[in-house]
This record gives sequence, structure tokens and C-alpha cells, in this order.
Amino acid sequence: MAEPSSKVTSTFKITGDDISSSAGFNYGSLASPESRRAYFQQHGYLVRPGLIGKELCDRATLCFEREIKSYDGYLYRQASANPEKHERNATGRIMNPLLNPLSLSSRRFPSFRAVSEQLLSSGELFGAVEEIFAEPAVLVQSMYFEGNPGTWPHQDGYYLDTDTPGKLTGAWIALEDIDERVGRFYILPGSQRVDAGSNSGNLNIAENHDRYKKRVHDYVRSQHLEIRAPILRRGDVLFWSSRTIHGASMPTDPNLSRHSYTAHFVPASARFMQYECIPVTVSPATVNRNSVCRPKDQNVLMNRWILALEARAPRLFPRLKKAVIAHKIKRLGGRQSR
Ligand SMILES: O=C(O)CCC(=O)C(=O)O
Repeated sequence: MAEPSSKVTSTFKITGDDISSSAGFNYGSLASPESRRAYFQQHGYLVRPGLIGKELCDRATLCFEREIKSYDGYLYRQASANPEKHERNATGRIMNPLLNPLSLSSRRFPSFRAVSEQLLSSGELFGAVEEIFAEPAVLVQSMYFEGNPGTWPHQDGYYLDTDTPGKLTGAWIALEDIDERVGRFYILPGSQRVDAGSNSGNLNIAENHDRYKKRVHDYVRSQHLEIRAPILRRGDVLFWSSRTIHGASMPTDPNLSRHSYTAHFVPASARFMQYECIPVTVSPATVNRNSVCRPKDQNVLMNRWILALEARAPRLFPRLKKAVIAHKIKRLGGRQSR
């Protein structure tokens, strides 16, 4: 997910102590497409152990270390959707994750863009998503994390979804064995049936994003819902529905990394929507015979100019974006929360 404001300073956090064990469930025992689809529909998520090859995971991490870590320019970031320089913690981990690694300049980051493309367009990943959709998929957004900033609990549908809500599916791809102390990605099983808050009125993202975050956080606490953080090892992928409440718990050891991609997919027959009411026209490229979007592709000159402008006016652009989004949400009307 990404928000249109400049910086996220959330106090709505879940810690490791809030999380139940994943009850030792053996996801590998779901051996048929039918059993996996049924599990996904019942629980709102699914883990596919070892879906991505370990060598590819290692190559992605290595290319990130070689090309991205030393870069001191502006890149689009996951939490703000704005260009920012790296924010490093005391141990040098990059704490503002990348938005859309597939859109990075191939001239500047040739290996990292190529390996991201290879992994995120792979037949293994698309095959698993298409098994859930029962139709072809389009990758609409992706992210890369090194450090764990701790992500507030939310439903993706508030940010991104399909015209019929609930069809967008997220994928969390572990590129290394994820240590409990770095904070884990978690989901709330069954929460895909809950309406935790709609992107409209006094919860609209442009004016009241913090209120939305608090609403979901308070909901999770007050309902005593189970928070489950499956153990993820290198190559494992967790898929979740856009309606499933999820987030990432706070790290207790900032020295550790959690190299991972996330990606969001929509079924090819569905319309991609932002903020519940804004239709987004996508023009996916075909890579490895699969459809991937590269929003603001930095191989395109015009997009490089836009990034440079946004970086030069770091207050003006986020304000403008917010105003446009607020106007669109009011005009197009959000879904009302129950
Ligand atoms: O990995 C994370 O911290 C959060 C990712 C997430 O919430 C998402 O991609 O929707």
C-alpha cells in the first residue's frame, strides 16, 4: 500500500507479543489447486512454501546490495509514493522500502531491475496467483523491503482493489529466512469478511488517513482477533486477499534485514481501482508471457523529468496529490463503512 502524504509517522503498531503462533500448520499439505483455493477463500490467505527458487532469491538480494544500497539519489518509496533518498537506521538498513522495483531505470540499476523482473514475472508466481483467480493475472504494483519499518494493520482495498472489491491479491515473497526478531508480516485469518473502514468521509485517505489507521488498529484490539504470522523462509510466498487485514509487527532487533518483495495482482478481467473509487487505466507489458505494469517507468524520459520535479519540490507535489485525491474521492464517492 502507499499513501499520498509526505511521511508516515504511525503510533498504531502491533508487536511480536500480540501475535499467535501459526499453529504449526503444514501449508505444503495443501497438495491440490482445489484445496489451496478453498484454504484461501476460507482464511483469506495462503502460504506456498518454496515457490521461488533459492538461487533467484539470493541473486535479487545481491543485486539490491550492489546497486541500490550505494545510490544516494531519489527513488519512489512504498509508504509515501513520493521520491525520497534512502533512510537508514543505525545499522545501515534501508527503512523506506522501494515502490515498484520494476520501474527503476535499467541504465542505473541494470541487474536489480532485471532480476526483479525475472522473479516477479515468473511462471511460478503467476501460476500461483492465477490458480487463486482461476484466470490470467496482471501485476499492478510491487515493492522491495530491506529493513522493517513496521506496517500498520490495514485492508489493501482501502488503497488498491478491483471494481468488484476483494479480487486484488497481494504476494509477500521472502528472499531470506525471516527471523522473528526483525518483525513478521502477519494476517488476520477470516478478516476478509470484515469491513474495517472505508476510504470516504471522515476516514478518507487524503484528510484522515491516521484516523483510518487508528480505526483498524482499535478494531483488531477490541475484537481480540487472532493475529497470525506464518514462519516464512527463503522462497516462500504468502498470498492474501485485498479484504484481509494484515501488517508487519515491529522489529526488536534493528540489525536484522527482511529482504522481501511484495506484489499486488488483479484478475485480467477486472478493473484496477485506487482508493475504492478511482479507476486506473493500466497498460501492462508482456514479460515471460505474463502481464506486468511499470508505473512511472524510469526508462521513459518524461517519467524521469517528473521524478526530478517531484524531488525538487518535496512539499508542493505531495500537497497537490492530496488535494487531487481528496477532490476525486468526494466527487466519485467512496463506499460507506458499515
Ligand atoms: O511487508 C510489509 O511490511 C507490508 C506490505 C503490505 O502491507 C502490502 O504490500 O500491502
